[in-house]
Amino acid sequence: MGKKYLITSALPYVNNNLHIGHLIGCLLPSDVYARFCRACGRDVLYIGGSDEHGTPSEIGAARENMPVEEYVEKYRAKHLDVVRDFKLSFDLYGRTHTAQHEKLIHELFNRLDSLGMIEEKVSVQPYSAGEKKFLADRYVIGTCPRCGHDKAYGNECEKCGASLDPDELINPHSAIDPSSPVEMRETKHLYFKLSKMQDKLRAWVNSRVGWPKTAITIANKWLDEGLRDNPITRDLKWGVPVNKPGYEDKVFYVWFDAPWGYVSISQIATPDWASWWKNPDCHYTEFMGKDNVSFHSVFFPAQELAMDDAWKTVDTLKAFNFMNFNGAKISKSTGNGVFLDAALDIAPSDCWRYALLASAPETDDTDFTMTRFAEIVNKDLNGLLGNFVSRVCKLSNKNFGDTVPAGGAIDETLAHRVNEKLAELTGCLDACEFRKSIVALRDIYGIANEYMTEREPWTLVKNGDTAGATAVLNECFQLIDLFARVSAPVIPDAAEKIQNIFDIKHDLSWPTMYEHRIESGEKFTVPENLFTRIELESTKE
Ligand code: B3M
Ligand code: ZN
Repeated sequence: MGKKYLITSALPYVNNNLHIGHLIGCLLPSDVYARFCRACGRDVLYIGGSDEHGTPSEIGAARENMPVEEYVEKYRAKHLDVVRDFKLSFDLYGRTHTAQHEKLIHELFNRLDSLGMIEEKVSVQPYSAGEKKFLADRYVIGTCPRCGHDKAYGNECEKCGASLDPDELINPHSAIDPSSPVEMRETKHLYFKLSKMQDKLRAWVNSRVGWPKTAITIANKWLDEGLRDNPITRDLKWGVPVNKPGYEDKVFYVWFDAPWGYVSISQIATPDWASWWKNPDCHYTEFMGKDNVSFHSVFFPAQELAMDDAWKTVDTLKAFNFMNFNGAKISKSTGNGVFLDAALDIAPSDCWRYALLASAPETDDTDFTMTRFAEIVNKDLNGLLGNFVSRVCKLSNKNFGDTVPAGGAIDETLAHRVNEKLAELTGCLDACEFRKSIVALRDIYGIANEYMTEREPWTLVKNGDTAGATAVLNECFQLIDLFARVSAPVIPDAAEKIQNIFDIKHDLSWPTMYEHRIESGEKFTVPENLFTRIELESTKE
């Protein structure tokens, strides 16, 4: 059995429309990496899905006045459209509200409990008698004991800045149902004994290689501060019910169940799931935004390690910083950003994929603008890639008909230059260095353009040097074939169009070397333009 590759993309909450920040923060880079691995012939399991539990869904549903289940369906459907429209090649884009998921969480909880890793603690928390439920501190409103402000929260007074406990408020009541008084009641919760995992987790973190600086810093910060036991149950209705007597009206904390969604979704995706999840010879890469790092570098692996059941832990944790838009945070409430249900009205998905990867917030938060978008698409995709393909096909077709003209041996100087860049591109994709990958890819397009500009096949034609002209054009067709292969992980639609130029379907396997695969005499069709220029004016909306 060869090496396996497990790839997961953080599971977005289904409480909003996805925007370009979500796309670049995990969905897209994980897809590019998965496509690259598959093209290399690797045995890949690529998993994503919806994180359906937690307060984000509950609060969102209340805001839209809908039952949670219905609300979750509504947004999940929108997310599935994004997966389809942006060509995200998940083996399964699953979800966490499934029977399989609940079964898994119950088994895992029992396992941790049987190992003595779970502890019950009693605490006093605000309880709303009218709503018959415990409230998070933020959901309690009352009069500030310091300044008399009558809209202070259970955790702080925004007027005088005092940090408060909910039992200090005068006349406390529920923020959701102001008519309901709030009292302090005893409640119990289950804690995962994370503190016990301090040494094991430290050793594990130290054994990881190739994590971005952001990720290592976050993991070490938690370890340096000392791991503390953390509560894994909540007084909520929506979530995975807690399978322990006395906890009938509680659910597991969403961050206890969500990461295990990667496993439950894998279980639904393939009966062979354990050959990734329980296999030491499997390389596991996780993709996420930096705000998810602590959960993936501390809480989730700590649970996995605690069970001692040979669960696969993450090898490469690829975390992204944030992408801003026009210098400000992307946000639905301010309307700043590009939302994915509208993005395709501006340009096809390949353009977004390429331009976003070229701007990936890998080392710092980055800013994206429509000007930048148009520049990248027009220069690289329309200019270097699209024009090359179209010029070669048209010139050849006009002078030598609809078959690939006769060529000769590979141009060694050209091959040398291309191979250098190809090695760079391969290395970058393998290391999940996306910005650098795009630079290398663009350089390959650039080398091909330079080759054609230097050789001037149109002049050779004009001067009657047929053998010279066909040799150059033949080489250009070989480059077009190479373009399809090296572009496929990033811009799959364009790659397929390029592949379809030739009557014979050449596979899009990842090349180790630049090679001549196209035979002289192979029929080809001059394609429609692969890309259209983006005029800034038309993107203003
Ligand atoms: N749902 C947070 C987010 O959507 C969370 C990720 C879960 S990954 C297991 O950003
Ligand atoms: Zn106050």
